[in-house]
Amino acid sequence: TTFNVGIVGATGAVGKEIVGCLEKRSFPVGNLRIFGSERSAGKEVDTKFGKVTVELFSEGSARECDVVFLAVDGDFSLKHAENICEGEEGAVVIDNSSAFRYKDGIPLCVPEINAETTKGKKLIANPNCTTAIGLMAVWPLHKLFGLKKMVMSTHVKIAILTNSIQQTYQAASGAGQPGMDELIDGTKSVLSGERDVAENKVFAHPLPFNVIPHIDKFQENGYTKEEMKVTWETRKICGLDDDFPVSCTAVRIPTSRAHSESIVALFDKPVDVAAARKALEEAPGVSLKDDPENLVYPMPLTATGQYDVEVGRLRKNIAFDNALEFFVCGDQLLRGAALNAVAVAEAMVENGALKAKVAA
Ligand code: 2RA
Repeated sequence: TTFNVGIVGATGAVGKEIVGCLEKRSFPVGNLRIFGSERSAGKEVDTKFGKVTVELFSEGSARECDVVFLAVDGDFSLKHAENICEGEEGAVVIDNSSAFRYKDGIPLCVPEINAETTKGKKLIANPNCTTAIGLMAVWPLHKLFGLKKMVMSTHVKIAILTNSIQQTYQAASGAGQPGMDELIDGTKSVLSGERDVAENKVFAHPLPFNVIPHIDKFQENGYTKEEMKVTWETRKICGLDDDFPVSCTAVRIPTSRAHSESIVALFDKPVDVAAARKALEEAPGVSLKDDPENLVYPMPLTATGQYDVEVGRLRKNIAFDNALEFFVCGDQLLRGAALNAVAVAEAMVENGALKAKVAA
């Protein structure tokens, strides 16, 4: 069986990677359709599936597909996603925005964790990149020891005071191609002597030679939305209680496209580092990079372009009982977005939720 696949936003950073993942993972694409705005309609995109002319988006055309990937903003998804997938004739929609992530009845899926939630569903939400990357490492350990609290922290052991803190180091690609361009162009402008401090439009402050402890909007509780996404989404994806303690500080750093996360996970059961290492070694989608003596540990440089999330610096945490501490790096555009979305579609083919309307 092959599928009619649609992508909205295929020329953006995530959309391009969705095309790449469909190609590299040999997803059974019968016909690839790319939908865009008036600005991009008519342009041609070269793909392994042939040259595709970008069509002007309409809900009717998108509904003709078997599956549609939305790599656009939340407002667009809110307006169109449910209409695209409505009824028997509608398409399965895999939405990369945050529009539906917290709605009851709509699966929020990392296929290696909760693929079964997609069964019989037509609208699936793809998690935020930070959550998806971190949970690839946390999930196998949760299965082994039973997660109690999640703490992501750095060398600043504020963790002792509060019990539940997490720290992420997020790449420029989280703000799409414009974010990556601003980092590279700004760095060049400083290195060439043209400017002392880079210009900024995408980020709240210049990112080159800087770190910015601010991603997305500040909330009433003093956290940013990016930080709260980690809390909300971890609970939903892992099937944990609505008040399960997860807390995060999200920081933008001047790397291009892989996010890094320092995680302390507190468990119900006593932890054993060797057993944890084995579970991580065997976990799908995880690459154990943990040989500090030989300078092997996860880094954005080595995680970039990789499907697997790197996990390392695994050790017993000394501030809490039954706690493991580790470092995770994952490609933000792949596991954090495009790869996860394509893997959701693959899981839905497997469990019968994604069917071809017309045998191609
Ligand atoms: C960021 N998490 O890194 C966002 C993108 N989804 O900005």
